[in-house]
Amino acid sequence: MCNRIITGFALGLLSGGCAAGLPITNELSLAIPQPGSYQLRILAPDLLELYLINTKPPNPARVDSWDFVDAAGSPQLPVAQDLAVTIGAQTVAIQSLGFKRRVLYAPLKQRDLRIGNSLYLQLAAPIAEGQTVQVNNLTAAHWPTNSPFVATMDPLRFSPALHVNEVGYAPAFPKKAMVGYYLGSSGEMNIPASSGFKLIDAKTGAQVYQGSLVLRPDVGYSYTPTPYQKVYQADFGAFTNAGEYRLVVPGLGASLPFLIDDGIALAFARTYALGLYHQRCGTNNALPFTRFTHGPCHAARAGIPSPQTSFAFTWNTVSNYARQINSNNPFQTAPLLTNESAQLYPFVNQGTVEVSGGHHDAGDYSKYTINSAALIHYLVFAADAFTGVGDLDNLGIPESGDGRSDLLEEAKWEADFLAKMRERDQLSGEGATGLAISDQRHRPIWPGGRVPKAHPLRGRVHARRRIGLGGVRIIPRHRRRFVPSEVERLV
Ligand SMILES: [Ca+2]
Ligand SMILES: [Zn+2]
Repeated sequence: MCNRIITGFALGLLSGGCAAGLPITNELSLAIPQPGSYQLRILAPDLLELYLINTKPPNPARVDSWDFVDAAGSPQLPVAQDLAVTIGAQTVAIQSLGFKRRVLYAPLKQRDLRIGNSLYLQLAAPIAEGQTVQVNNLTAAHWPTNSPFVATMDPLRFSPALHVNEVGYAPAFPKKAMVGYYLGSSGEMNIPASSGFKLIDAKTGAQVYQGSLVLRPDVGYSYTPTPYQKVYQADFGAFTNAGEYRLVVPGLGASLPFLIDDGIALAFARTYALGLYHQRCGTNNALPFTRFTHGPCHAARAGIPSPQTSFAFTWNTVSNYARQINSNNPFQTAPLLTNESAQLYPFVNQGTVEVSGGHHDAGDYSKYTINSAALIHYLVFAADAFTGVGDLDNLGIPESGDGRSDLLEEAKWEADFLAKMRERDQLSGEGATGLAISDQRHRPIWPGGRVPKAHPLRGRVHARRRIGLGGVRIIPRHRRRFVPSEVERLV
């Protein structure tokens, strides 16, 4: 879309349709500003940030404007005499300049590099409330003389130095915000902390809370200058009234609006649930749960790599892994798994096995039974341990609204897969478990070991002995919270 009004500020080197001269406003937008977009921010009454989006063609080209950093990484800033700052009708001296630039957007598929540039001006005199400040470039070297950077001192202007949790805060939980800003070659911003902070109602502007700012220098860095040494913390955990608010630090301005609301915790829970849904195997990902849709995966059966003579590549790969010494691991006394006959637990199942289900470990679509057991544990543990969590049936997954626990249904999706991975164990009848299923053709199924007796999976998930006849029962520790018929319905 290119339907915004283009104003006069068009840098000579910036080109192309709507790519030049768009003033950035503080209205919330998901759009990333185009090259040429610009804004003047009043960080503090005597500190300005001139912000400009530019771009750079592929190497060896340099940035198309504001080329303020030389090949050695040193700033080459405009001289103060080339810039003119006026507050109202009054000219104000520039005491010092600083510069910072960061990649804002860099898609791989199609080059569209956008760089955020910040030029900082420390002023000799402050801007008063309601006054308008203007920065001109007298030589037109950096922007046209008829298109100054302009801003008005509004006590509730947005401040990029105020970092609140934009997802929001749960009323009964800790609530903290951070105050600090990096000025590039000028170092960290001095925060006017003595007046503390306040919370205001986002709609009425009425003050609802106030508190002190506490210095919270970060630790653990081994280089200089040590970063995050002028960061302050605003703790408003004692304020528990639900509503929409902004954080204000006198002199700096206001944060973006944020919610204090019990629904915030569910926003996190639903995000996690949707993340797990995207990792589900053996089913599709479909609307309306996601727009990242695909059909069922891992539908084909996987081959057991036996006899070894029929799977030379697989066993060569397994053997190479086995011979890699990892000095971070404890010394291993078991024989190296270099061939089929060296297996401590030889394959019992032969031929091909069904391996769909469960959740992928990551974007490579592999699956590992160790992680599989861990996921079941985490989900069932959460249903057991956290009040009300096991009752949630509104996490936005396909099983939501069916009257059963969403967490336990997600756990069962994994447990049914884990049950499929069991070997028929003729000695104990309890079964052994393969270690991994991979999309990599050279290791369709990994020779595996047994679920140890002390494993947390035991006692939590009971796989039926006769694989293929019903899957898994999940039995929460606090059975009282789930009537027996409810548990059975999960089977
Ligand atoms: Ca459900
Ligand atoms: Zn899959």
